[in-house]
Amino acid sequence: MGIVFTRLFSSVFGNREARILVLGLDNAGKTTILYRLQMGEVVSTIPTIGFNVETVQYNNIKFQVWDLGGQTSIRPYWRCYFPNTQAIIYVVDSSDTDRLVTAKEEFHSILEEDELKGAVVLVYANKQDLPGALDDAAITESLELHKIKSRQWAIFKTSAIKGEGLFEGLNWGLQILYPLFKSL
Ligand SMILES: Nc1nc2c(ncn2[C@@H]2O[C@H](COP(=O)(O)OP(=O)(O)OP(=O)(O)O)[C@@H](O)[C@H]2O)c(=O)[nH]1
Ligand SMILES: [Mg+2]
Repeated sequence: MGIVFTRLFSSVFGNREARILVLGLDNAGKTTILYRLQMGEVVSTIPTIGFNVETVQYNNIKFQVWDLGGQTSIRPYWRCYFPNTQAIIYVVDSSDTDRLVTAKEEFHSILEEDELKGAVVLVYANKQDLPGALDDAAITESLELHKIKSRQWAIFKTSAIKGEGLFEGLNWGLQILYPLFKSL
């Protein structure tokens, strides 16, 4: 990201932090991604009961990143975190082909939420390092991303373990968020 853009963005945000929700089925890699973004390291995780929240600093810009537990019994609580969200990172385990239909259903129900209608959507097709992982085109099709209307979205191939694709995706999101904040 260019220095000028970074300065502009920082001055628009002031001391405020953009709020990003990381959602997706259990075991998709959300917590691994959160700490990869925050510390640049792979941490060992246990299934999240509740949430983790961390401030992620990237190019002088701060984000409050909320990583919510993805187990079936926890998903109904996601909505408690929806207000004031500027961006969603939806994480898919690209090797978990048996659960892609469930991942798609959860994804589209999120998109229908009024409180999230202004949120930018970034999809991480995660676990690309695993054999048999579907690529971004296949995940786009499985999640029926082409059905998304009136919203900016993008999909990135990622491997949280290898640290690939995460910041490329974040960069895309930043460039979309900047004009949104400017108009507030
Ligand atoms: N091979 C591979 N494994 C990954 C990747 N990302 C996460 N994992 C592994 O997947 C497992 C689940 O990761 P978590 O980050 O705990 O998953 P989660 O989405 O937070 O799961 P919940 O908290 O239950 O919702 C862990 O063993 C991670 O090490 C990846 O890109 N590649
Ligand atoms: Mg987790």
